[in-house]
Amino acid sequence: MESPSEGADRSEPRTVSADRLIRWACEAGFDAAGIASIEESHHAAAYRQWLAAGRHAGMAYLERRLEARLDPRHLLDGVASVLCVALRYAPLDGAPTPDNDLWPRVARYAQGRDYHDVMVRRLRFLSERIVDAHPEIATRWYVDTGPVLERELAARAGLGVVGKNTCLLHREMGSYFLLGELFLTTPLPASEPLTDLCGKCTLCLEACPTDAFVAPYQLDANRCISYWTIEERGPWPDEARGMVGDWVFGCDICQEVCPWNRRRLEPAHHPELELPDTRRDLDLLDLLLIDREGYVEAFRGSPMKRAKQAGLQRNAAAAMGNRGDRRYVAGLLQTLRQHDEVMVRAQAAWSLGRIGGDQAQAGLEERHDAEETTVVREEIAASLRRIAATTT
Ligand code: B12
Ligand code: SF4
Repeated sequence: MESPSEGADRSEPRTVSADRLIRWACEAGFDAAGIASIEESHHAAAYRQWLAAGRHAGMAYLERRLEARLDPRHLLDGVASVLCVALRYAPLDGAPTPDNDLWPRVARYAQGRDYHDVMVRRLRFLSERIVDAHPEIATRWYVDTGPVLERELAARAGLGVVGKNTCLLHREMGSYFLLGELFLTTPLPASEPLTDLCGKCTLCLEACPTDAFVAPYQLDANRCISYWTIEERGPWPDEARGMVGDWVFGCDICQEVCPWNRRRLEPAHHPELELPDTRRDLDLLDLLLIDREGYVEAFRGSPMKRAKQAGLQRNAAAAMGNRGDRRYVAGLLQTLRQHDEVMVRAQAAWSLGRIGGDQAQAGLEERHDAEETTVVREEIAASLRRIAATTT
């Protein structure tokens, strides 16, 4: 809190110091903060080319409000600087790392509470503190969803450097941290940007199981597991189904191999981001068969809700098919018989064809005539052909 001398004279606006705001950000619960200058994106041409090449896949929102995205001066009248903040999410202190082979594979950032809620609450608190002390300053916060190039701004604020896997990377925090911003109508001296951490290393580019990097610093979302499992709500094309492996929500592979994440990192101290009791025992089969009530209970406040119940069940079904484990056949057949959503039934049929075996074959044959939807029937027929081809 402010010292009495800082709060004594309210008649004159006190000078705003960057160091003080950065300290306040840390007191509000962020792990790091820095100031970015307000200027046009240094990578506007690269961003436009990325869109023109269709690398954003189905994320049409990335084409909207382009002016503001590429130039933050459009975001708030009189904006003069940005207080960028980082919240670490791993390695989580004390959180169980489920190693049982039936567990749904979920990206680290999405294990606990939705970081948007956690960060917005802290940004609101921080904003109130700033405006209380400096009523002449107007603020606006963003976390993830605004038309903001968050990594570029945060890089300018010295919170990290953009790595070849496109993630922002920091010497002490690795890349397991999330970003938010508080736009301010007061000019502040920008923090010192960091220098390159990748050097000649290309481990992330090589480790990506789907070859999603067209070049260093350039990701094609059409090939990214994170895109398919989080962003795409509809049925997947065949190509994507095999691509996602057994990830149910997000993907951490290009971060896991990064030498800056493989060192012993200080644990992050944000219990909200740890796996809650409501999902501690939920295995892949439970997720596939979860009913509405169970879903609402288990995923309250979780960022995984972004994929919606049917999306998560589609993802669980695909993960089972890609694991090729016959313990999943009964659950997939139940889904094929009972699920309301065509997309989920179709995915279950595909996965049964991948797993194969007598039980899967008999179940698919039984459903072929009973299934009312052409799309699912075709999927069943394709899976039966696949099983026949692999058993002869
Ligand atoms: C769309 C999106 C995605 C898409 C596309 C990702 C991508 N690489 O573009 C998908 C769904 C695939 C995705 C996945 C993930 N995402 Co995401 N995503 C976003 C979102 C909403 C927009 C990003 C965007 O504009 N992409 C377009 C590309 C072209 O822009 P960019 O990657 O930001 O790169 C720009 C700058 O970095 C700049 N640049 C800066 N320096 C340099 C240097 C060089 C040499 C070059 C060439 C370029 C360059 O060039 C680009 C154009 O300006 C941001 C939030 C936000 N509003 O920014 C979160 C965000 C980037 N995602 C985040 C996270 C955590 C993830 C995942 C780790 C989640 C997961 N575990 O599954 C993965 C990581 C995958 C990966 N390797 O990027 C965090 C990243 C935190 C961090 N430490 O970097 C963000 C910032 C969300 C947040 N608020 O914390 N994401
Ligand atoms: S998140 Fe996974 S699929 Fe996407 S680029 Fe990284 S390693 Fe590849």
